[in-house]
Amino acid sequence: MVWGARLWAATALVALVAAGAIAAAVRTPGPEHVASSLTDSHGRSLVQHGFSTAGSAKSSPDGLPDFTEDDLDAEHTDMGTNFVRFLISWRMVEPSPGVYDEGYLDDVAERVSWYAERGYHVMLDMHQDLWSMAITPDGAHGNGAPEWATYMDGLPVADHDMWELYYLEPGVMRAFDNFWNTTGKHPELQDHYAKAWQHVAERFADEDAVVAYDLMNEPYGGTMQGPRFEAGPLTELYQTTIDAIRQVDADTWACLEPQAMGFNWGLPSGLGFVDDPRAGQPRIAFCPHLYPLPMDLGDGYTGASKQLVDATIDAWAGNVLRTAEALGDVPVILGEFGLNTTLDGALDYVDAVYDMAATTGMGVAYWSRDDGSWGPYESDGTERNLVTALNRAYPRAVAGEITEWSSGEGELTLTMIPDADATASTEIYLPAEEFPNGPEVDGAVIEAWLPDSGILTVNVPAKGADPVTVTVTAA
Ligand code: MNI
Repeated sequence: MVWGARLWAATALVALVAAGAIAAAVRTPGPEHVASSLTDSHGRSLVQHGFSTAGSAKSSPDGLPDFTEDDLDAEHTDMGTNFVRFLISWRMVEPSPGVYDEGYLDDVAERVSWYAERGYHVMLDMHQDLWSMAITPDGAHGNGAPEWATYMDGLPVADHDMWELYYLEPGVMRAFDNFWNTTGKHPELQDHYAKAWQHVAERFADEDAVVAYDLMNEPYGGTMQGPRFEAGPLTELYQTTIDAIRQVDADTWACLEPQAMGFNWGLPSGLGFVDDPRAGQPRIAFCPHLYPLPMDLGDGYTGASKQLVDATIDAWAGNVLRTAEALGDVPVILGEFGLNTTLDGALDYVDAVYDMAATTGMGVAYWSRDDGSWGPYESDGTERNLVTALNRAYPRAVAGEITEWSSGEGELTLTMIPDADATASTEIYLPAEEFPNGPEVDGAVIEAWLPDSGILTVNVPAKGADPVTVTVTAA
């Protein structure tokens, strides 16, 4: 009964969200494609294809995910990933006020080196859910902030079955209100946060593999919600944090997330413009999450739920592109989407999201690289159904500007404007099983095909400033 009512409310909300988004889209057509990409040190446009790694880091005593170098080799071989959104936490970086844990950063650096050796790019994600582990005495619910930065002012936190409902508990809301200093009692906390990031940035500034910092996972405004929160304290925190980072690191991208509640379900963002003080082009990106409400509540991707989810994906993509434009035509990485892949139609949903990301020009970090029902492997290492869905052809690094790309079984099409200044060639990942006799390429010259890694390297001759289309099919 309660479940039915909740489902009804959720369905009504999604319908409203979709209707609102459609109305908004009719009023003001937004961009159809992101306007720019993250680039590597060779001046190539990057397409991110990887995981958030991993949820197991949220509450582990050492703050590290349950993830080995062999695990990285497995995903590299099985899905051709080139990117990771790697979870770090404030509780580990700054265990007591002003004291930084170098041992923890050494451990993170060791993992970063595994990725670097294999040509990956890394985004460090300062993770939190429900503020911190200190919101309940058993530490079983939240994660992220240190205990010393958790001020609940004696307000209660009751128990729930659904983890998201802890966000509505008075103690949790107060912990956020104190961080955002809506209470006026803790102006020091955001300075600590910015300085903690500065410390992380100082450590990784010279590590080429680290290309981005995801400044805060799924921000939540406590009692201050929506545009007031996003345009106010959230934008201000991002500005303070980027200013602090730029004192020690001029080049790494800063990735901004919107408020999670609402935006993850397809509602718009009110995030304000953030100025990048670095010399030259700004390096700010947008890293939203996508969790359509029907699937958050455990529905599959079939029938009426599929229709609502499709409408949510459309509305969500429109909102993302508008926000990316408002932030200054910034690149977009879909920092999280994911689901229990035993649900009906789960792999069709995965396909739909990856197709949307290709069409709109977003990179993707699937949530998550944990074992079990949402992940690619069982805990004994057995491959799950997700592996096939994520093993897709994609352009890894493009010597020019990407204007369009798409891929399907045994084929990939890439339209790009070649850049003569790029100092390395275009690389395309192809699942080797789909190309048993290697690839055939139209519009470019093959430089190398490495079936073991699935990497095709091509030279794409320019046609003046016109877009060039490269077509790859199975030979
Ligand atoms: O779906 C959410 C989410 C729902 C509701 C709220 N609020 C009420 C503030 C916030 C967030 N999050 C989805 C995923 N994000 C974490 C990691 O960042 C994953 O464990 C969740 O599945």
